[in-house]
Amino acid sequence: MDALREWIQSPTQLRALPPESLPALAQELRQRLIQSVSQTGGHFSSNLGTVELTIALHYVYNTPQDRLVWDVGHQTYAHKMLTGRMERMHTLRQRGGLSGFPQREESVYDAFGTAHSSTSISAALGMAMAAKLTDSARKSVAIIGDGALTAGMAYEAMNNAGASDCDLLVVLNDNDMSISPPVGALNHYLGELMSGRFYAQAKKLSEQLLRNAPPLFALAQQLEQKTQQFIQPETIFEKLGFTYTGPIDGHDVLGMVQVLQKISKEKGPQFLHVVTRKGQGYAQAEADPVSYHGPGKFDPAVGLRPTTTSQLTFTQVFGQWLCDMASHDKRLVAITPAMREGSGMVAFSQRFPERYHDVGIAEQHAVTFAAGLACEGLKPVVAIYSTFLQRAYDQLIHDVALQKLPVVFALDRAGLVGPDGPTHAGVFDIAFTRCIPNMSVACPADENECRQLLSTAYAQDHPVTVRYPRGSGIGTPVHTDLQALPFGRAEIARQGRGLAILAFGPLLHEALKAAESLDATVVNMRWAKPLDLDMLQQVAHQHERFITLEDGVRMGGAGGAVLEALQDMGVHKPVLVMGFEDAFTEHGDPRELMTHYGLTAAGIHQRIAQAWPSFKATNATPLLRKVV
Ligand SMILES: Cc1ncc(C[n+]2csc(CCOP(=O)(O)OP(=O)(O)O)c2C)c(N)n1
Repeated sequence: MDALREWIQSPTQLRALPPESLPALAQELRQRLIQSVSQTGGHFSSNLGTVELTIALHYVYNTPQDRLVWDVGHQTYAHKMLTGRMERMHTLRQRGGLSGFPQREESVYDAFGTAHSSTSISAALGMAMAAKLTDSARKSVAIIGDGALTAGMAYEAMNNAGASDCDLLVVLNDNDMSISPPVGALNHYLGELMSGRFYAQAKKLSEQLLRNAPPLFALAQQLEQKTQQFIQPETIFEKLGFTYTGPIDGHDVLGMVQVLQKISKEKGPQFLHVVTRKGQGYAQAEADPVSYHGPGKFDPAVGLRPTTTSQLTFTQVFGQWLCDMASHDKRLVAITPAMREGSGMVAFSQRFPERYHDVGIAEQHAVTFAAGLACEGLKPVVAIYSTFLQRAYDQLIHDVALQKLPVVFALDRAGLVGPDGPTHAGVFDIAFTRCIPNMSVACPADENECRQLLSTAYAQDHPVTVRYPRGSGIGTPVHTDLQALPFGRAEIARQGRGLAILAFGPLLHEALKAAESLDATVVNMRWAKPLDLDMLQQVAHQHERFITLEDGVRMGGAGGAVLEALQDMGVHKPVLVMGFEDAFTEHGDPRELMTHYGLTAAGIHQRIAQAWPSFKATNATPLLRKVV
């Protein structure tokens, strides 16, 4: 196809193509996508599923005038490639390169910044309402997955939209998958809706429609055999005030163009149900969309290779602790808001299915559900990424902490997360949890301490967060017992003189490196709340200067807690608080980013040189002495 020799630089060029060229374009786009993601890593199976839908939307809608709001935004690589960013795809998720999600500052085609799920209908409704209020003919489209549709926010938005007369289109991209297999009653509903309606339509139209369709047809046939009839009651979406169309085949680009052309002329809230297959066009991803949800680099000719590293990640340490504690205590119940694999809970879900609850992308519900379990004497452990706990802040305060319910929050992905960037950075949790009465906040410095502090947290009669980063730490051997560390106690990790570095979490090891040439004392603080005030008092009197170090925001963080405590003790000595400044962090390689933000041993030296230019270590020749 001639038009493809020069890659499309904008949707305007796309719209100039004859419709019959679109299937070939989809093929080429999919091949480029496979090449691109295999070289950079990134979201894969979700993107393969939305190639045709992306083309059809840009073909029919007058983007960027018309607004496309992608939910989560992890499926927007084809959108990026069609909107002038093809040449930069090799920089995806790297520092200074393209974001893995839509970003308003990256492109005018990225109508709304996303990465946390289930915001698209609200945002697109806001845009549709703005169009109405300003007499603009602009259209707004939200594209949301069936996983993202498990979140309450999507229904809050539909409740609002369905009662408005805004020209809004909600496209449901239904691939019958979240990251893990989908869960919940809604999923069953969508399955029934799809099979019944899809089959009925298919019968009417012709079998051709089904050639590329997901294995729905078989499902539909089974259903028909069971019921011997097709009843098509009003869908839940119609009851909410939308005009429902579908389900249609989301890999039939021409079919979708026709349907969208019709819908785009309609007034009021519209709902289009599109059926896609996660991983479409790459056999291994179709067969195993979970492993291909967000792979690293791989050879497309071979596919993913099994990972060979023997070092445990913090996530795995949590997963093992969870199984061990569950074997030991029958009251343990574990909850994940749709992150079974990411939170290391696959083994638990298999070994303790009755005590495992994937509640869907429903962080608010996950936290209050845990509160209810705790009221009845069970011992809930909520495994949740630091960034996603933000969604459930009121539930944390009002439902858990206020009632002093003993819920353990295993906060994975604390600190910088790397390529996912600012939307996923777990840098706020210390600040937003430590100000809540009855909450405690543990910051393990290594893998074994993580396990021990989980046990400590589990033994408390009040809520505790245990925050740990993505990936591995220094590789400490992890015990197999359930030994707990004492609650709220710090330890001296290195005894020095003059300067004390108070480290929270894995940055302890950077502090220890920096301390060598400074002959500084290093304290492994372990708890951002409660602080070990006895230890702090002792260290405060023995030293002249202090540095606090954490992988969270400075404002309101653990360093702030130290400042408050020193002030209360009447200690007025210089303190440098090191953490993230009052700005969102970037995406990219985590080690590169930590260097950039100065949260390394070298960064500590630099900060001292800037803040205290005349500072000399009390023992000025520690290295020399060692060499001698
Ligand atoms: C609030 C929130 N919780 C969890 C996640 C993690 N997450 C990213 S994609 C995803 C699954 C989304 O499923 P779906 O909407 O069906 O899209 P698909 O990947 O199947 O195309 C989840 C749980 C998130 N992005 N936001």
